[in-house]
Amino acid sequence: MNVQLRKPILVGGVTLSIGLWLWDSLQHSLVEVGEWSLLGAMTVGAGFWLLRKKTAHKQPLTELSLPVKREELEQALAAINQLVKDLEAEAPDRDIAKLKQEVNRLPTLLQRQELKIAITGGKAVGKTSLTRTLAESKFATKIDWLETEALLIEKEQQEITAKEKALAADLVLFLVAGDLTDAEWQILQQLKQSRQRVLLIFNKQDLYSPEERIYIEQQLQQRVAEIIAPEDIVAIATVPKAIKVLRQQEDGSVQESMEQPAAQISNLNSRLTTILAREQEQLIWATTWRTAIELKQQAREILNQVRRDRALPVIEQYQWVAAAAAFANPVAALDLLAAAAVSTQMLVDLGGIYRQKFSLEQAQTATGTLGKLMVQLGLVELSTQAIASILKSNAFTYVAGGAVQGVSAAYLTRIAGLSLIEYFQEQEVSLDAQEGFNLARFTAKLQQVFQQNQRTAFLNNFVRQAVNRLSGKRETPSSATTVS
Ligand SMILES: Nc1nc2c(ncn2[C@@H]2O[C@H](COP(=O)(O)OP(=O)(O)OP(=O)(O)O)[C@@H](O)[C@H]2O)c(=O)[nH]1
Ligand SMILES: [Mg+2]
Repeated sequence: MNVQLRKPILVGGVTLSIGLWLWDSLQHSLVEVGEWSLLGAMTVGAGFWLLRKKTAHKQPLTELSLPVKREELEQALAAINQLVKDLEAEAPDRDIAKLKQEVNRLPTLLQRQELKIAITGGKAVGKTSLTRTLAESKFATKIDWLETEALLIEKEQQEITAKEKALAADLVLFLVAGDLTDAEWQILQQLKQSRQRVLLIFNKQDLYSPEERIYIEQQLQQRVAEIIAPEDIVAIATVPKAIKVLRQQEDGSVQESMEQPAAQISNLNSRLTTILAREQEQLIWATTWRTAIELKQQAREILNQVRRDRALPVIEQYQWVAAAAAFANPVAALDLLAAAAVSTQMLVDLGGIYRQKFSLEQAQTATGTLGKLMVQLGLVELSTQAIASILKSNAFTYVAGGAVQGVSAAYLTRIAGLSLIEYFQEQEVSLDAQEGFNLARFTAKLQQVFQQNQRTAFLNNFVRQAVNRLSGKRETPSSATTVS
């Protein structure tokens, strides 16, 4: 690769004395919270759940329990459309026909006249019975009733499918047959984090005495107070247990028989009727919003891949520029960063790829912060020592002065670049609005990337490659750069 020092800011102007700073302050919006949680819920397939810590009970309903607003839906639709445009512009060769088709279908989803209601809950809580009974009830809206697989049966894949079905529905009836278990509470929270509308149904209430029923209902209300309103907790008995009926016959004898009482679900029917009358439109918005967010996530992943493919050669380029500069003009470890390792121009270039705009001044300040952080975290010290010891080892018979600095500069530049990629990627997934530079999040990325790239084999390989470069030997495309 022909590396030229054509960008003078690379080696000058960056000082470490600049204090930590933040760009614009964090913007905490409802959308942000919702999307974050939703993405968490949606990665369930991969086994990751963004489990929120169980917070103190008896709080008012959280923001997550509010219906999805029209503006939020529109924002999500605009975002996914923008992403599709970005993808088309940045990766014209990628086949995104299927994604596009689904995106184009989103507006038609909003025209739906039929609703889908999922009936979920643990094993044998009465899902099938209730699904059948409801299917026979009359509602103003056409409803597609769908029973999910049983939750909490330690068959992970089934539970994942059940949650996915619940998330894809417009409304979820979450059945319990008594008090709520911790596992049920977790799932309820996950559904609510995806802004899913949930009614908590206390079925089989016929199995309890009136006092017990009241007690259980109170318990349920308290337990879910943060996420489900009291009117959305409904007690029913879908298949009440048979009762003994005594009938006096004409001849005076008494005949005993067991009879099956009718389903007691009228309060559920009336709650559903109210919800359908008032919220049908919002329910459809919310489902469409969830679909849009999921598509957005898919599009992001493709886009991030594409951008990463473009970003890696940029990092490679700067890492060798940094190496050459530090090799030619060896300086103390700390100045290394100021001089070369953390390149302002690299930040500007990577920012360009990830559509994160930096003014030169912002980039300088940011790289100052980055450099300081690397020193504070001990990365500079650790890597220069490791590199020096590799260089001293038998593997290298001839090492010129300045080699430690040169290799270290390259290595640190690489770490900084890869961390920026990780940071930009994640930031974009979480937000549309410009968020401030989140130092804590970036620090976490830096540490993670550093650890990933600290493996001895990788370092050895990197050092060899760097030394070859500095001593004028060129290697064919490196294996070092494939590790990230
Ligand atoms: N006592 C009483 N029994 C009920 C009630 N609702 C359902 N059952 C009984 O509970 C048992 C399980 O009901 P199902 O409807 O099959 O439950 P399910 O949740 O679909 O079960 P799985 O799909 O196997 O997890 C059946 O014997 C039902 O008759 C109720 O309200 N009271
Ligand atoms: Mg069933």
